[in-house]
Amino acid sequence: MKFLFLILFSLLIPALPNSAFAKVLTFPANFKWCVATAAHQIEGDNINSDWWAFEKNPGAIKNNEKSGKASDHWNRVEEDTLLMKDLNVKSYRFSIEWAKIEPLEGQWNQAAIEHYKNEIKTLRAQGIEPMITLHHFTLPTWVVAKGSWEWTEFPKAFKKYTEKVVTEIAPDVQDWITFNEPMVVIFGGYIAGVMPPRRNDSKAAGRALTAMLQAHVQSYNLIHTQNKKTMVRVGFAHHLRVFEPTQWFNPVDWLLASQLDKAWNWAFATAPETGRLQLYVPFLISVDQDIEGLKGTQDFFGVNYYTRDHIHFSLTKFELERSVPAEAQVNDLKWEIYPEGFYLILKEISKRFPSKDILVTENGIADHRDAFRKVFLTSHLSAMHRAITEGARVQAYCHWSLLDNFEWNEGFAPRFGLYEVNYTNQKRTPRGSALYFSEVAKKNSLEVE
Ligand code: IFM
Repeated sequence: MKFLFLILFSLLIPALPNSAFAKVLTFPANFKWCVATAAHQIEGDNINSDWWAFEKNPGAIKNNEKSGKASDHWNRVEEDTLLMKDLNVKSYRFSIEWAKIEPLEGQWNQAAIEHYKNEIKTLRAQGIEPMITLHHFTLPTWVVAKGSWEWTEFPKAFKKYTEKVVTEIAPDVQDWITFNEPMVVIFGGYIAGVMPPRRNDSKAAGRALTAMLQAHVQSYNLIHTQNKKTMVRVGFAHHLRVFEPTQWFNPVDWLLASQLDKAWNWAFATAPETGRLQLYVPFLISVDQDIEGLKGTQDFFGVNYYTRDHIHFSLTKFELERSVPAEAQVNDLKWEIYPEGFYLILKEISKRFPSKDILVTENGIADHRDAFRKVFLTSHLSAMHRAITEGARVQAYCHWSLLDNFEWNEGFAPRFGLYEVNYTNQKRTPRGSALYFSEVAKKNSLEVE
């Protein structure tokens, strides 16, 4: 009899709907579902910025593309806000463009200021709360003319810009990011030389990182004093990656992977906790500096997570190699899709900063066919859920990105959007994954097999 029952049951299994075995992962109450963008990548016509000038250099951008009108968000704020509403998100992370509100030193563009004020009004009318980034890769050209990050007055100028934003544009916004991906900006601009100001000078990179932290302190204090009414929080959006040795048996690969983890992931991110920037990579960079007022100026830990790197030291070429294993699943930019890394990174943040709230300020995939985005979302959100159940204080998830946009050196080819953008007529079309994400956000939960 027992045997017969077992046979009958196993015959039934294929006939049952998948959902019969689905598990529901529910996120904490008040979890913030969010989408993220950056001004230069979507607004268009950022004519007074360093990237606008930089894009003119032959070879700077793939196929010599230029940001141009980008996704024309400047003229489509209402339309794009309704797209967010359809995604059921309650929060929108976007950046204010310094070059647009202060195109020349001390000359404020009131129309641009009004534009951002209206954007915030439009968002709130749809129940969406802004999360503001003050610097997302771009600087006004007048700042560059003075020496960019190395200009001694840089922190002071950044403070003035912050003051304008916090007093006139967003006096009552709760969550602020001063700098997006500090390590990417400085590594790209001063070591690899593939972003403005296009330098190859690691000493200058150290000075630039220090200036960024000094500017952060000024900005942090100002936001806190001007914005007393709300529970204001200020932090960074750090770009963290998983580094692993390519050859598990090779001690040099292990050493390099762990050095990179220390230098890339944690040196800058830990500085606001200790008040001191300690960054050391043999033969490349060495900074050890106390920064006045820095200690205690990171109210939350913002994290952008995308991928993992396999690290190897090639003795024949005598150089460090970064690779992706042939069998790995990759996105359109050939970045490995590695959800376990998201879990590991969130766990590590919690271990290092146990009392800190975590905001996932970016996570997403370049996938022009939308072939993997749904699976990417399921696996990454499950990884995040697992970290939360094990104690990680994750309070928000911002998907990168709302729309297809200008992907810096890669131009327009990579498609990160939940909405596809047709750059000929600027028509937006939801991808299948947009519907999926909107359901997750609506239910505040995820079904997994
Ligand atoms: O598009 C970028 C964004 O500007 C910063 N974080 C990574 C994204 C994808 O490369």
